[in-house]
Amino acid sequence: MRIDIITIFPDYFAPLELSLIGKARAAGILDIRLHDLRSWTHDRHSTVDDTPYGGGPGMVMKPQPWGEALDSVTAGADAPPRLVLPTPSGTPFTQEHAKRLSREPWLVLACGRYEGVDARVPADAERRMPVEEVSIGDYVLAGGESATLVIVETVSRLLPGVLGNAESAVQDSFASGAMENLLEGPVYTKPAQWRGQEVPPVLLSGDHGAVDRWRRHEALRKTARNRPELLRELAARRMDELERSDRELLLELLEQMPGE
Ligand code: 6GU
Repeated sequence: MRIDIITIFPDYFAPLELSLIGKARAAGILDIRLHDLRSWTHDRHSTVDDTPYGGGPGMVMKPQPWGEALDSVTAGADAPPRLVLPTPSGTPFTQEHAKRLSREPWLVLACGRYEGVDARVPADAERRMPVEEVSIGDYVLAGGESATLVIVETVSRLLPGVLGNAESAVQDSFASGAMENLLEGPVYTKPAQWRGQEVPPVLLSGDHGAVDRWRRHEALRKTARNRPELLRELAARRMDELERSDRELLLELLEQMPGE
């Protein structure tokens, strides 16, 4: 997969040389290209922003450098990339969203700063390529750079050959079907005793059925604590897909949950 990132802070992306993503790049699985938006400015001060029409606080990114940057990065290609615009007003970025993006051959991520990018930039780009605005959560960042890091990491680890353990991405959850959308329960490694705490004995039992059941139950408990709405969703839609012991625990957890 090729990923072009257009930003006024190319140095922000130094972490993409490390770890999983750095190795994927070295292996030729990922072709990440960084571009400084200011290289498409033509004034002495490399100006990328201006005051907003209609008044108001802050600055807006000028359309001209963005238009030229996108023309230049996409020039001469047989098929256009998908343009991703990180913005707090975008559609929510989810794991499903990441899976869809991971099947694309070429993404361009355009990092906005200040109060955003002139709205004609995505409207113009849409004439030539698919464009999507995405938000990584309900909070406001100072710019799209950190959101872009999140999106690139989430998408990259889904690419074939990027994860050390090829199973980890598909098997992010040990569970399948209705249980897939639960949080992961606790995990343990050696030693079996540490600072007076023991690893739950079932994990040392060698009984794979018992281990799987225990993990599903712990996932249900963790989800009840941290994401109760996910548990209510499971109960409302997919109760019939659960095993009896899972169903019984789910009903017990729902009764203990503060209702609305
Ligand atoms: Cl993608 N950008 C900014 N600036 N803030 C955000 C965001 C993106 N997603 C959530 N908050």
